[in-house]
Amino acid sequence: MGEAADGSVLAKAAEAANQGRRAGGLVLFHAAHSTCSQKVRLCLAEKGLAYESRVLEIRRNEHLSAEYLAINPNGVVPTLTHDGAPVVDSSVICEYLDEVFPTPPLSPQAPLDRARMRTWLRYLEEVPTAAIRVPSINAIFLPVIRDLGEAWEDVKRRAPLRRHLYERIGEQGFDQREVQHSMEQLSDTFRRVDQALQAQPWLVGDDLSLADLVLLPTVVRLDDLGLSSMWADLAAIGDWYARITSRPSFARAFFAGSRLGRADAERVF
Ligand SMILES: N[C@@H](CCC(=O)N[C@@H](CS)C(=O)NCC(=O)O)C(=O)O
Repeated sequence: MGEAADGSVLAKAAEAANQGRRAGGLVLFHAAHSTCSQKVRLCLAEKGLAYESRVLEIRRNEHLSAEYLAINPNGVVPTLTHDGAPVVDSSVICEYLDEVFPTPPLSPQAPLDRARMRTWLRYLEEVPTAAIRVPSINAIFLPVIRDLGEAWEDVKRRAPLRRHLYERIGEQGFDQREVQHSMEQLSDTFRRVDQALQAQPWLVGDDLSLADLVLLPTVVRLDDLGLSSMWADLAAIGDWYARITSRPSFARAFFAGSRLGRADAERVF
């Protein structure tokens, strides 16, 4: 009994040391309000991984500096470096972390279930993650963009991935057609998510997975934009939202200053 206890204490200590050594090489380049950064912070928190935090000042275009573009040529946050090697794209970073630090697992075991999780990840990237930019910019970021003046013209010229999106932002933000399109995409997402959650507690089954973590920041953002009525009648989503935001990882990933209110417009970007 004593031997077994000693053994497990030693094993735990060895694992902790090992974990610490490996996690010691993790550096996250991110921004407090960035939904894509929040996805990765949730994953790191669920895994209990320590990392060095480098917060970029998006407003000062630090994400478009030559140094940053050298590790992420897309000029967006987040980027994770592991022992100096960059990994880009939030879902890719989450999958990488889950492979390299498999405990606790955030992907199902069975290949078919893993494929289902990845299908969610692709859908979440392509549909709601893109759609949420439109109401976010119109409701929160527009005054900041106006204040930037010539600096904003510079962003539009230099942003490797977002030039064309930013060119569509007029004096009043995105036009009504674009807002409507984005809101439809977000509603479609909620219908699809609700259907999945009526059958099981988490998006891909009985256990929390990366799909849930990658969805959450969009839901939080809509909540912050005062749009929680979008899922008010969808009880399964309300229940999922209450469960996932009561996990300790939520408070760690959404540290003070990570959420938006209208009054935050001056501080963000
Ligand atoms: N596919 C990328 C998208 C990252 C992304 O769009 N990041 C936004 C913040 S959520 C950003 O850096 N925006 C600054 C800009 O576009 O100028 C990912 O998932 O990491």
